[in-house]
Amino acid sequence: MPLAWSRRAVGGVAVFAALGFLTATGTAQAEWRGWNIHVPEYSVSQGMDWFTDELAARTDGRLTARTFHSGVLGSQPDAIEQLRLGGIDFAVFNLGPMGPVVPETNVVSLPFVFRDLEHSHRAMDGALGEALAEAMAREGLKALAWYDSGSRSFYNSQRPINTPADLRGMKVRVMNNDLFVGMIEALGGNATPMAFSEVYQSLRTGVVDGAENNFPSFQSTGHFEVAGYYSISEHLIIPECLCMNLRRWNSLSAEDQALVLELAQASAVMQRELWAESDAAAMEAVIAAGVRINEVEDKAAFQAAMSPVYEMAFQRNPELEPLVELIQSIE
Ligand code: GTR
Repeated sequence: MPLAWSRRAVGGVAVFAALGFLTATGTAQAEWRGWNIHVPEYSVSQGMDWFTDELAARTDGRLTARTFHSGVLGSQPDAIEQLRLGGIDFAVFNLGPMGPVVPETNVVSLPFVFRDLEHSHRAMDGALGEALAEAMAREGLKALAWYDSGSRSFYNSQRPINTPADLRGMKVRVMNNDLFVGMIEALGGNATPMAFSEVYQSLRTGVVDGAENNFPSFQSTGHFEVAGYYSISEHLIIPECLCMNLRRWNSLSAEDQALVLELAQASAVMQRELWAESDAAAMEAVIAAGVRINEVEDKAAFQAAMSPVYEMAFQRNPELEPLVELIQSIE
């Protein structure tokens, strides 16, 4: 990433932090600022835009909010801090990089913890979602609704992945969380934690050989142009959170809180539908662009290699064990 870009992003965040402080003291009712890593056409962005449009419409402009798309407010780990401090008012975060801040959320970053996307919906829309929301609130974050991010699979510039051995020695970018480093190491690869915005260049120049993500992100970032093999391993299903600064939330009247929650949850229903459509469309588009896709036949071999990751996770955060049991108890 060019240095100038990162300096600008950091400067921008500092300005928003100052504004956030002013509004937190109640001196001005400023427009809420939203962080989003995705391009405007992405399902997450569309869900967020619907949420902010409706918020303004339903309050006759009394509550206004604007999302800054495409990661212009900085990387996700920085943005999580900014949301906690109030420099950013709301965001959609993938729960992967949330683990270092809210350890309980690591449960959804455990490989193969959900059986499929529907299983993750039943868990997140029930007891698991409640438990994670409580844990996030302890860190200054109000979880409003859970968005979809499908399932993540491996892709790279070298070869199709069929067995864990195919990853041996491969340099793989991961999101910022030790669990993902452990996951790649357990499969024999070399993990490099890196910001989303840096992955394209790193793949292009060979700093990394591969990465892992869902089809819509693989397509929207252009990674498919520089990593021609996509292997459907579906090793991670990590939900995303539409969340708010907790102090901002607490400053709202009960009526406004009910409205914000209603709109956030309606936006998630819409986003999940858009997700399903864009997932299928992205897969077709990358196939048309020449990406070679293979279905991993023996996912159990990958799953079997994950015991050290679970052990590490339970050792560091014992509270994860009952949460895994909770997920397993959900049909
Ligand atoms: C995407 C996710 C982003 C970000 C990204 C990544 O699927 O929606 O929030 O976490 O993956 O790999 O960094």
